[in-house]
Amino acid sequence: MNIAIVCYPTFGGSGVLATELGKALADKGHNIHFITYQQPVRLSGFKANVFYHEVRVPTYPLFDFPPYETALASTMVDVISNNDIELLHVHYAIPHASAAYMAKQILAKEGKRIPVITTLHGTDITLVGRDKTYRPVVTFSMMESDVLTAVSQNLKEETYRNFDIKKDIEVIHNFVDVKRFNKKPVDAFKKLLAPKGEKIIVHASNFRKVKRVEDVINTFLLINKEIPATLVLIGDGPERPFAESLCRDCVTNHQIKFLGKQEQMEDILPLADLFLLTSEYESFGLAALEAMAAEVPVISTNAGGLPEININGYSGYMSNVGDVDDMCKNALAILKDKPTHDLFKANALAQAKKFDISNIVPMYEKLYQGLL
Ligand code: GMT
Repeated sequence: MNIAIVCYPTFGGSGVLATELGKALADKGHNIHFITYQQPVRLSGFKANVFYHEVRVPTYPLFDFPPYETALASTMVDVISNNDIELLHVHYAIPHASAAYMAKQILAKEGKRIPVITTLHGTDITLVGRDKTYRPVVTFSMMESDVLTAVSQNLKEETYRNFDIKKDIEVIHNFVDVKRFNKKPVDAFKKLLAPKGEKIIVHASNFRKVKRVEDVINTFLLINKEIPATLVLIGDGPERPFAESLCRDCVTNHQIKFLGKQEQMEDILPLADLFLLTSEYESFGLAALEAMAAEVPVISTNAGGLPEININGYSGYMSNVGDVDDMCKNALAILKDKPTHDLFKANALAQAKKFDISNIVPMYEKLYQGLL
């Protein structure tokens, strides 16, 4: 099949998932055309059947807000017409689903039918999309998509709760390539992060308010009172300066490391003893799944779709949002006892395998075939 994929090219989970999906489909012989404003971060290395089309948004003195959606829709039309594209799969509704609708209408006038699949990822529904400045357009473009998918059952329910949508939403969970993340940790790297054998606790996110990074830091400080630990924070975003200032004020500042944005998560995650995800909401929590694939137990909140991934008392533990005492208690229950830690590690891996790329990608292929 010739498939066009539209996504955000940045470190966010929706862009990561879309890029990994495109690469996996390319490995199966499909021709994949990515349409984004920058090369997606996970799109490295050459594959003869992967193409990248950049959306250029010309500026003009009149434009206080350059019209990205118009440029995107025009690029979609161009790429679809000139590369025999059979399907358009957009990830994250805003503004991709409405641009897809526009492209579809333009192509229809030229006699070309192009089915559109919109995959909902989370904040496009729960935070941004339901704001009244976007809601009518998001609702309309979801209704006009040929197929709607959501990355968790919870997100499907949130979509029905927040929007007047009268069509079926298919749940296709996110996936991980377990083989890629299940690597042996490099001892030299472990020594650099934790020279005295401290427990390595990792958090990775885009440092937005919804992640509650201050809860990560406070949970770590409580854990560190009981057992020596190092906190490794990966990613960047608006809350990072606040998070850094919180750490500067504490005595254990040298045990907290901000690594910034990292592309090679499969090299870092295997170094971790525990992964912390304290979000107020998470439609899925792809970062937690990648940690589990690297055999790392997860201490998370029980918000949104997280209970669909992290099984309480098995692959990790879950607590109510903001309950850092409980998160600390759960973390210690795993970390203090080696046989328990080993058991949770094995369970985390077993749980990640349920979401392995080999189980999920065929679901998208089946969906595409049905549409064609
Ligand atoms: O976490 C974010 O805010 C980024 C966002 C995105 O679209 O890039 O992540 C959402 O999509 C991911 C991939 O499907 C999910 O794993 C995240 O849980 C979801 N984030 C939220 O729901 C907050």
